[in-house]
Amino acid sequence: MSDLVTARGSGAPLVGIVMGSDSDWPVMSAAAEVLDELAVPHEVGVVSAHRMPQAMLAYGADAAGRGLRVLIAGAGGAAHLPGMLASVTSLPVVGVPVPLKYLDGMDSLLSIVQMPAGVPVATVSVGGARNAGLLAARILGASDDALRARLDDFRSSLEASATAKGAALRA
Ligand code: RP5
Repeated sequence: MSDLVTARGSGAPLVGIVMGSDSDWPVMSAAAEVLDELAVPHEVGVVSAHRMPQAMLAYGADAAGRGLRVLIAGAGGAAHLPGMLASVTSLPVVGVPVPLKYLDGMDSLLSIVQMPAGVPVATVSVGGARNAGLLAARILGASDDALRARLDDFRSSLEASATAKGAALRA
């Protein structure tokens, strides 16, 4: 276990959720919550690209060897964390643009989404940490039938909820 992160759930963490600052947690916690719901063990921590660059690079380089299978990285403003992690690991990296006080998160989005050829980051919407967690679960579910079944149940619950809301509107 890296001393930068805390493990959540039972079993060895499969997903690393990291962010540039503890101020990102109100947004990034949604990724951890949905992984809790899906019983996917994960770890969370602050790994700043600019304030602790050596530790950040070591975290990314060591991630696969420590058993992680997907990284979720969130940052705001000059949001270089997801891209820099993707540059030192071959694990899939999901980037979450965290909206800050200015520019409505466009700075975060553009910092993360426009990666150079050869270094992919799967960027979700501004503030889309819950979808980042779901995307990480889908990546793992491609080779885990039990997890994919839980994701099927989750999609069914979305359909039931939307259908019920539509029925309530018509009543
Ligand atoms: C980024 O700077 C962080 O990801 C955060 O979104 C932003 C502001 O950080 P703090 O000044 O609140 O620590 O690197």
